[in-house]
Amino acid sequence: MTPATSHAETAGAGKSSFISSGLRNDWTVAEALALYALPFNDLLFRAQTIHRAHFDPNRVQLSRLLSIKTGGCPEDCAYCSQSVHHESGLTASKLMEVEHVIAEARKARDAGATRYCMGAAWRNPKPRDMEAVVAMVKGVKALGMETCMTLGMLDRAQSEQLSHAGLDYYNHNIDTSERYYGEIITTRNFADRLETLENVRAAGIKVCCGGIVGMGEEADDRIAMLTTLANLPEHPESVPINMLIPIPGTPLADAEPIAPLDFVRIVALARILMPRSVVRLSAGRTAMTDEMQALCFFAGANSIFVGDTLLTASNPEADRDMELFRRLGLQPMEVEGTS
Ligand code: SAM
Ligand code: DTB
Ligand code: SF4
Repeated sequence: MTPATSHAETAGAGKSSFISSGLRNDWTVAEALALYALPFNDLLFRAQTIHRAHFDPNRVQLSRLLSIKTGGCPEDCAYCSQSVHHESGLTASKLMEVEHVIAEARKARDAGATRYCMGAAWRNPKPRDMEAVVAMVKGVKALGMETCMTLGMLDRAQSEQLSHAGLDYYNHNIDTSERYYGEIITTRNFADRLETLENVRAAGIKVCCGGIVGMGEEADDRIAMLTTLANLPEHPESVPINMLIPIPGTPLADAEPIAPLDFVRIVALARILMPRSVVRLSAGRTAMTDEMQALCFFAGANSIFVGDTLLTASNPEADRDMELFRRLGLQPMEVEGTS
């Protein structure tokens, strides 16, 4: 096996912009499976080699999340604490005041975060919500941070409105394979997710799209999910890989956890299939050892969420993350994609 040369650099069958940039969006599931099944050392060596060709391997981007509207969501996502369909015990709240959001973003910036992600527990934003979210984007941009929002489904006009406000990224995950999707969510379908991604892309907003592993899916589903992402017309600029945080009261409260080495393989595969995307080690880090996180960084993860809360669930304390960075010789990334 020739370890260092990736398909991404050698194969030339992608669409025109991808050919010229050396990226591919014509991966087959069989190719992805073959990579996933490589001996662990070969897989990680390939992933790290590709990672080094595109990124500083010792820089990790720090993003901060804020739930701007918590709970009461009409969707039935089986993993989520915020769905009205589950008894997670979460108290729902209204959309936060714009000034409060900007004050929180300022604190995050002062603590070192360069990207601010605002999430709302909505199926989609209502027309009456748009004025406030537009003001939030403008206010956070004015602090000099990159902005990201995740508000559920967007139509074309809403995507344009957010784009004009200066939104840099929109997070909208496909979450799992098309095959497994109906096991996890019944109130929308896989095609709905792809439609929002198209609307966001057409409006000129960068795409943040990934999924969750550890929801009882097969390895094949995880690989199919990554293949779908890698075969979008353009790769998402950010690819969050979430490890399920099992929430009591949700249907996935007792899901079988994914084996740590299988999780690392998924991170490595994401890096190989989407060489220039920022791969984010997202939810679930509190349940990971330092050694598992170190392997994920070696496999090509180069972004994390910082701060002791994600949207509703816990995340490692800032001190623990800074100590891990010190032990691994990692530095925060100043501006995405550069050192
Ligand atoms: N309501 C919007 C939506 O679903 O698009 C935005 C917020 S939603 C909470 C954002 C993402 O968080 C989900 O797509 C899912 O990938 C991730 N997520 C939610 N709950 C999770 C959990 N318990 N464990 C891991 N990831 C989770
Ligand atoms: C993503 O993929 N992960 C983040 C972000 N996008 C919005 C959310 C993780 C949520 C974890 C569960 C919670 O905090 O409720
Ligand atoms: Fe609602 Fe998003 Fe949670 Fe699904 S993941 S229930 S859409 S907040």
